Amino acid sequence: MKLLRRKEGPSLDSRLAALLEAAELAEGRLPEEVVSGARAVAERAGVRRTLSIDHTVAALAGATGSGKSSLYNALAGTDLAAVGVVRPTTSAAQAALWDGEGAGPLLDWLDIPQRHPAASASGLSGLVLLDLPDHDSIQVSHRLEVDRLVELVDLLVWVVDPQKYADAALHDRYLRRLAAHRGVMLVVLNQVDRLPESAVDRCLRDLRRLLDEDGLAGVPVLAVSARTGAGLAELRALLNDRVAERKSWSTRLTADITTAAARLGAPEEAPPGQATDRALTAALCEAAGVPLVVEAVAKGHRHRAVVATGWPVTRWIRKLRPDPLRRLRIGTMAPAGGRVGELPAAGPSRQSAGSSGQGQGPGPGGEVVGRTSVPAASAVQRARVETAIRDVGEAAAADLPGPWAAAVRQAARSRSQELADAVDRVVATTSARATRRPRWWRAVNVLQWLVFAAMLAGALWLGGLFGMDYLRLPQPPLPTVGVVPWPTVLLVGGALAGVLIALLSRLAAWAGGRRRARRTARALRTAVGRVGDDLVLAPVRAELDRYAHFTEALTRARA
Ligand SMILES: Nc1nc2c(ncn2[C@@H]2O[C@H](COP(=O)(O)OP(=O)(O)OP(=O)(O)O)[C@@H](O)[C@H]2O)c(=O)[nH]1
Ligand SMILES: [Mg+2]
Repeated sequence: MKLLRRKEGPSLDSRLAALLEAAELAEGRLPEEVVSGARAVAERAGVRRTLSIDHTVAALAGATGSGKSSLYNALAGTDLAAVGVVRPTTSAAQAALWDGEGAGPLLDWLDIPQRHPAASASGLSGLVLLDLPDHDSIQVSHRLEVDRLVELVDLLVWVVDPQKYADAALHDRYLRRLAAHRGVMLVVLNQVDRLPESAVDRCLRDLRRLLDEDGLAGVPVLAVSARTGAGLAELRALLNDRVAERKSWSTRLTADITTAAARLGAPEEAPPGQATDRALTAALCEAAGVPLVVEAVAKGHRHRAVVATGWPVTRWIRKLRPDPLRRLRIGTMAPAGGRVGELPAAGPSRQSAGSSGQGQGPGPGGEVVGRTSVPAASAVQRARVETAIRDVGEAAAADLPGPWAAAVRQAARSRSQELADAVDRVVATTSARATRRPRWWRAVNVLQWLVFAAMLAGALWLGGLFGMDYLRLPQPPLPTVGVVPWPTVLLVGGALAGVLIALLSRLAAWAGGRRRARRTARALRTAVGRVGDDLVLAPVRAELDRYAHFTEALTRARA
């Protein structure tokens, strides 16, 4: 017994756990009745194995009048069940017990209050034989009772008679569906005393053929007569073997698990697809106005360079013009308002969704939280993003079975509402870094003011000389550089130097702007790609992972 338990136990345990796991993973993906069916199987199996495994519950099932109750009495050796001419006769299941000690909780679980000790002493120790009502009953309650117990018992003994053994009700509703349970099934052709000797074999062969068609090859078929007792010894012997093995309960549960696992999914399902970008980053970049922002980064850099390093005499004119980058509310705390843009599924309008001025100011990480003023994504750009999201879902779902493919497609879309805001935020944060002022601007600025001061000094000097000459005052001695007097050198040299420095700085700023634009474009693509990864690819990956775990659990449940 112990040995048996060790042999059956762990594999049944792990298969049960795997079935439960698969059912949990399929929750919300596969039809509710399939998932709850698998859960019910796991629950049932969990209970059955805690109840007496020294008893084998065998049920006599069949059409009305096939002779279930007669056979039940014959096996029990006493008239426990009523055998009637009025059909149907048996309305509630009852149990006959061979050494029924300890079978109480098992019968409580089966909900069978009518229990009788069997009178026959012919072995069968540990057998709990059930006489069921008719499965083809005109009484609904009979059919329900049969269906309930067919799910629970360890061994199914189908009792058929020569008239009705081919009934579709039996083959379609029960036998074919229970093909996985052929290891815990017997078929008994009763009432053979009513057939001429020569017809018995023919009848048995026909029945065998039908069973084979049902997928029940190998299921033992016995010809018996409850009335004459013919074949009963073989039936008893067969039952005795099964009861002695004490394996029917676990074979049945294993078949239940196999059936439930098969309903959850077919075994040869393809490996899950991949979550790949598929033009998503490019579409998001376009919709978020990245090319525009990149251009503004270059222009903004040049603009600020001129303000910082231009010729002091003229640089104020530049200050009157707005900074192209700040005009997009990048690199500055957005004062109010928002980007009048909209990415797919971002609600009726980005303005209404987020332009109320809420959530602006520095974020937790010091990043810019306000919205940029990059113009709205066009309908075409939004459509491209939608298409890219759909493509991601389609590609990942390609080889998955229907319901899982739908779940993957849904996962791709699941967070698209957040895309517009998230992308706008990273565009603002990432491109704001491009507004850092290079150190040489400060140095050049100091130089510009020194040169400007020299120019001013020259001008004042010359102005002073001019004033003294005007007042006919004697001229002080005038130092010269070569033949050119110093104030002239200062004035003209200062002006020329200022303009030259401004021009050289402009050249440097032009190159710097290009460099920054390139760097920003790269950083933006990475950052926007990360947003797409977080909000589109990650949910798809999670769903694919779930599917992979599901198939893995299913494989373990089937093992
Ligand atoms: N000739 C013959 N008649 C049988 C045999 N077994 C049962 N009968 C008769 O068939 C009729 C139905 O028998 P039951 O045992 O009540 O059949 P059942 O399958 O329990 O029927 P329900 O309880 O209505 O589902 C009775 O009249 C029995 O006497 C048999 O082996 N040979
Ligand atoms: Mg009966």
